[in-house]
Amino acid sequence: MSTQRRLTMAQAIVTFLQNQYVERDNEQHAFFGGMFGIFGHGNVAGVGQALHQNAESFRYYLTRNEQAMVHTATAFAKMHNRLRALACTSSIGPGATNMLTGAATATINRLPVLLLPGDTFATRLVAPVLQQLESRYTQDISVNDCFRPVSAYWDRINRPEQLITALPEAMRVLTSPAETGAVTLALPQDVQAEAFEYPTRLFEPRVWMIARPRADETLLARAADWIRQSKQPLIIAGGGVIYGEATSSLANWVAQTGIPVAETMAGKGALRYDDPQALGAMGVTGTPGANILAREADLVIVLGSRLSDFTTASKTAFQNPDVRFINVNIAEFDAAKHAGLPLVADVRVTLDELATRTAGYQVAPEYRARVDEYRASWDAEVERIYTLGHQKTAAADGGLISQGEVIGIVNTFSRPQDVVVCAAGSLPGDLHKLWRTRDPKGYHLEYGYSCMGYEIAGGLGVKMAAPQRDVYVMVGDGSYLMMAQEIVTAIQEDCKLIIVLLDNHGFASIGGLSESVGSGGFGTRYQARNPETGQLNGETLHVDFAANARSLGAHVIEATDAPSLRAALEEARSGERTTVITIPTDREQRVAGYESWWDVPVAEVSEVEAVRQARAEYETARRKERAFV
Ligand SMILES: Cc1ncc(C[n+]2csc(CCOP(=O)(O)OP(=O)(O)O)c2C)c(N)n1
Ligand SMILES: [Mg+2]
Repeated sequence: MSTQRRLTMAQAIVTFLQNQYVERDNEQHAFFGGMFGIFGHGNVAGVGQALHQNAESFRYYLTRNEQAMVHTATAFAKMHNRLRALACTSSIGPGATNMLTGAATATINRLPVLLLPGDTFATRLVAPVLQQLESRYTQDISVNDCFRPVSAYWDRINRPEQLITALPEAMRVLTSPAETGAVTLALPQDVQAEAFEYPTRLFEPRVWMIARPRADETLLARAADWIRQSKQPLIIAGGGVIYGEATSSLANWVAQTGIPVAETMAGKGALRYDDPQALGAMGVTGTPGANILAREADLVIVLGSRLSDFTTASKTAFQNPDVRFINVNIAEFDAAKHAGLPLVADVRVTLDELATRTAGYQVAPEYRARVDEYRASWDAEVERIYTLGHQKTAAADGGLISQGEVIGIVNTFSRPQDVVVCAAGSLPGDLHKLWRTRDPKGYHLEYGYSCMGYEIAGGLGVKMAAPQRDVYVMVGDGSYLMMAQEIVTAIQEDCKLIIVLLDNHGFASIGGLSESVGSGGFGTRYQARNPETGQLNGETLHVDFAANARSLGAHVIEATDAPSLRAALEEARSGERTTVITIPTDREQRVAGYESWWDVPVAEVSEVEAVRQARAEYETARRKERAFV
């Protein structure tokens, strides 16, 4: 048998990708579910030709926007707990740079996606080619260098044989729970089409083992001691609990010890909402119980979290002077945060080991009773918001429902295994607080980058990964306007999405923030320029979202109140098509914040009294920020 195979560089990539597998807990998965893309001159004759030649064995998906396809791929990987991924091919220039925002989104969220932007000619003779950005100081650069800071691994394949070392490195990073993110291989247009005698071993099936490394014995023993000494411990469950499939281990350990659990955005769903130890959301968008107990905690056990400012309430969440942290994380980088005791390890095996080492330990009955009380009062608060019956009179349609009630109706209507998808605006905070999660994969929030436009594109990735679940995309009018075109791709792939579009005529979230910093919501409403004032405070810009969604091929239902929303959901669920339900909501009827704070600096000098007042309050609040060193 020949030990070499003559393939173009692009053919070699497509052949290689089909033979990569991952294994965890004795289960194997083909790692790649196919490749998304948009062709241009920078990839059509290279990667495009290779995909055409492999169309039966490796599926190609046409997207409408390169940023969107990266979001779709990211959501696909998230839904698969990082055990599967998609590749993305683009042309050179704008097709490539359109992927940058997607790349940053994937890397921040520690989710694997393989990006294959086309690049300008390695031979250079014909430069500048169409869409090439020239540099005056070097020829060794292109727009693809912009991917370096947003990639977990970055490489440029200037010679076809460089794949022999680049592809295994790309796979190592993609399948590493600690290092994963966007992996970018920039592919010069000419090299893509160039043939090389590749070693056939490169194309043999390869299984990448996803290990469950154990923590250091000494540190584990110390962690168990700290837990036994603790009077008021609190667990913060992050995305790592879900990605590591550690949710049962967590439920068992907290049932054994009574330690309460607060969840980050990525960690929501780690416990069922009705688990006796579940305090719900943590931090800026958290529940009173989680935030009060965090404030007092003498020990915070952080499981698989990046400890972002939304979780730590900008470092104001933990006020006990003697608070200590134990950080269980697969990534050393995260385990070292807050000067915590670092257990650099798999979350699941570590929880099981801690359960053994803390046998007999339980929190005091009074502490347990407080958890019960917070849980009961929070449940009542959610119920109140879910059934608010708010109907502010609006000129056009006689009444507007509140966003909280819309969430309540969708949450109550959806089945436990269904998935809610969201990313930016005021929805994520409200969902984090209110959504009653009944399945570890039921709550899909991209809140690392909080990227407007992720919602529909991401919903498609979720549905591709879990076709048996209904996917509810909840999206604001601002996010919808930024990126709705993947409805077309959802229809192309017969991936049914139920999209609930909450129209509040602009940016409720940033509008509210603007008001809180003394700027009165300036520039956050969808209003025409007013000829009299010269400002954007003229007539309200009415966008016909229903017509827009219909034009993309969706079935559309225009709901106006609670009963029509329920009927619309019923119709959407029983139908076959991707359905967009539009519902106008009251921008001013907000869900409150509870016992928390977020650091958004207010102007230190201003002519405006409201700003000066906001600054004074800001300076007081900021004094609570703590450095954990
Ligand atoms: C790509 C991107 N640009 C800007 C922002 C900042 N931002 C956060 S929320 C928001 C407004 C979102 O509007 P909409 O989707 O209508 O949601 P609402 O705030 O009304 O709930 C903006 C501009 C962002 N998160 N992402
Ligand atoms: Mg809005």
